[in-house]
Amino acid sequence: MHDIKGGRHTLAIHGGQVVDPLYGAVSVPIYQTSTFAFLSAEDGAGKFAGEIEGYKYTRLGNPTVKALEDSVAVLENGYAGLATASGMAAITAVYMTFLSKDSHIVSTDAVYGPSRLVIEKHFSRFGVESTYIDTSNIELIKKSIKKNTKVLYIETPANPTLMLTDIAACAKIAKEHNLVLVVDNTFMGPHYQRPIELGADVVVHSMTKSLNGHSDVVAGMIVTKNKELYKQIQAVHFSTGGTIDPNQAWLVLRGIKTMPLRVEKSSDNALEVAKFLEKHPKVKWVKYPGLKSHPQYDLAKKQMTGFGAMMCFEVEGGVEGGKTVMNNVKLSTLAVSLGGIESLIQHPASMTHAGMTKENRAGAGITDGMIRFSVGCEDCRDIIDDLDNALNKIGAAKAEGGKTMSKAKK
Ligand code: LCS
Repeated sequence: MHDIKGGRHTLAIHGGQVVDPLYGAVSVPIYQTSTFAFLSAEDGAGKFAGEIEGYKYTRLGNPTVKALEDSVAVLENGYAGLATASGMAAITAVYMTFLSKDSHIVSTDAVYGPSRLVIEKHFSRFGVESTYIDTSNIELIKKSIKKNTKVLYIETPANPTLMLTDIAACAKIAKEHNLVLVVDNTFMGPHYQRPIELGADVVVHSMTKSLNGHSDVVAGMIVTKNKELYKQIQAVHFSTGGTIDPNQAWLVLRGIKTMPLRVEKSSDNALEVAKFLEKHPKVKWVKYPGLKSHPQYDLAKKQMTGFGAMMCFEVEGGVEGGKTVMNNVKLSTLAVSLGGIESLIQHPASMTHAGMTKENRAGAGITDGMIRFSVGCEDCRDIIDDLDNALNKIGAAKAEGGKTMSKAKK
């Protein structure tokens, strides 16, 4: 299935691409159909019995979706992929496959808010137990494993703290304790980090982010290291129905062809931006895996081949200082999501991670004044000038705000 060979750019352009057998279309056609005609009653029965290869119904498979699944499986160096309607649909299908009543999951505390919320609020209703910890601490992971632990779920780098977890060390622990190691690879993406090569069992993605890269699609992906895990998750995915639409799948497939170019450009920009922020007088600290000041810089170099587009930083003046920056950037867009071609800025405590309790946020290192920045592919100088201008408004903003108020009163 994945006999394509070559470098990372070649794989992104050619992986999963099949020549259209009908007209030779170079771009994979969008098979916008919910159902597929059978040649005969026997053909239909054979396809449902799995004796004849072929498509039956789009929830159970579609050629455009398959091309996307093959493309990401190639990039992740996995066995096969399952595309989903969103990243959360992918994560939920994986949880549902491996967790059941009285089973237990150990997970990174600073995961994307809803990845934790769905366990603590919903899976808990069905008797699933969970422990959320700082998974950068390998000893803590070992201590948190119980007799009924089935899944070790990590997000690295974590959203939004940029804390890293050692994937290879987790793979070793998972093997020893017979756990399924699931890695959310959304932040880094397969261009710079391939968890299956480091021993992970399952990789999940929000393809809404850098894989698609244009902030115009919500989508998810699951890639497994082997057939057995694939079949287990596929059974849950097909019956719960978090299927991706063929049109949406095609858009992501198109986005992936330029993913390495975008990721390299935004990462180059991000390193410059992070260095600039680190020296700015209005910035207290910056967390970016490519900075030597990142506490896990050595691990970043070990398990990633680049440092990505994501960073977080704390400005002077706490929440108010953060608001000033977000309200004064002109080039960067104040919006959640990440990994787009454009720079996006947001405030995790009041936006993406607002669903978590204040205690859980504090425990996970998500401070009230933290700003998360997804660096885009604009000219780096423009991104930096924009941030500089907004940061310099901290402190000066009160006077400006006052002016606006008095104007409004008049
Ligand atoms: N995993 C990670 C690491 C994410 O950042 C997100 C979404 C998801 C999973 C879920 O993917 P979705 O269902 O949205 O496709 N992260 C978002 C964020 O940080 N801002 O807005 C969405």
